[in-house]
Amino acid sequence: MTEEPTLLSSADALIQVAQRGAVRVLTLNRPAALNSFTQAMHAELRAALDAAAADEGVRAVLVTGAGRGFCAGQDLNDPGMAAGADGKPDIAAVIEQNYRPLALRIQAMPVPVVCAVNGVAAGAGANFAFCCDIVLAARSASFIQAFAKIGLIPDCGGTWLLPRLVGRPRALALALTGDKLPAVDAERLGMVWQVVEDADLQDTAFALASKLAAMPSAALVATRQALDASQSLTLSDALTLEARMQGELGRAHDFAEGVAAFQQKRAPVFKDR
Ligand code: T3D
Repeated sequence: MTEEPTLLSSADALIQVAQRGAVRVLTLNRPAALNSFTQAMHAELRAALDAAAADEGVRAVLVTGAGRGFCAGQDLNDPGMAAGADGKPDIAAVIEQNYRPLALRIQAMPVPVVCAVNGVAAGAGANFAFCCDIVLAARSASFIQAFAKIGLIPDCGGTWLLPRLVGRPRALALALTGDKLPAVDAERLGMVWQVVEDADLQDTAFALASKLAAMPSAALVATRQALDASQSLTLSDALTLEARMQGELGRAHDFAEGVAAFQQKRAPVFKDR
């Protein structure tokens, strides 16, 4: 590890926020309930992501969990879960207020988002991880599309993400069975970038986030946008989008800096965001 973290939140915040170099580290912090999401925790996470997005000193975000779990999805005991006029759970409202903004916030972050899945990731906890740009998983971690077991469908973007990650047959099998998928199988299926030994997870994830933080953020984010957009574009339209984005990047500081650094045989200093 190269940088000492500075804690920006209280140590017992539901989302612990720390700055390590140019990396903003967000730690889900309800370990006794496997970091399952409450209304309050969602609010802290939204605020933490917004703050990271607004801070020019942040060039990468690293998300992880405290304790033995990453995130067990929605806290099924949370009294903050909305009830409709008929007294029954209004899950549509929970999704609109919490999970939709979360998935869209991650997809629109102006810097890369690395996720270090330190333990079980269930329900919306798994799909939250899959929303991130690069996912590392501890060897002991696992992924569970737990929704079917309680009479729901995958949310937090799961219906969009899963078929794109693994194709329809595997997406359906994972979602219909709700079976636990060990991290090594998630890696084999291409759902996560890399499985790391438990003891090495945080150092490896921080090193990856630091590496991304030193790279041209605007280009990395444009890459994410172009790849996501391409899913619903023809090749011709994707080429048009590439030309437009490349044209914008080509006029920006970081391209000039990258080329100059190459020609001068020195390390580049990127600053666009
Ligand atoms: O409003 C809405 O519901 C809409 C949103 C839906 C999105 C969703 O995410 S739906 C899916 C919700 N999540 C689940 O169904 C997963 C439930 N949890 C589990 O199946 C298991 O806990 C795990 C497989 C994830 C881990 O099992 P294990 O054996 O390692 O741990 P555990 O003993 O079950 O859990 C440890 C503690 O965490 C335990 O508390 P206790 O008994 O020690 O006081 C357990 O109750 C608590 N916990 C785990 N998951 C949740 C939870 N508490 C509240 N909500 C949870 N989701």
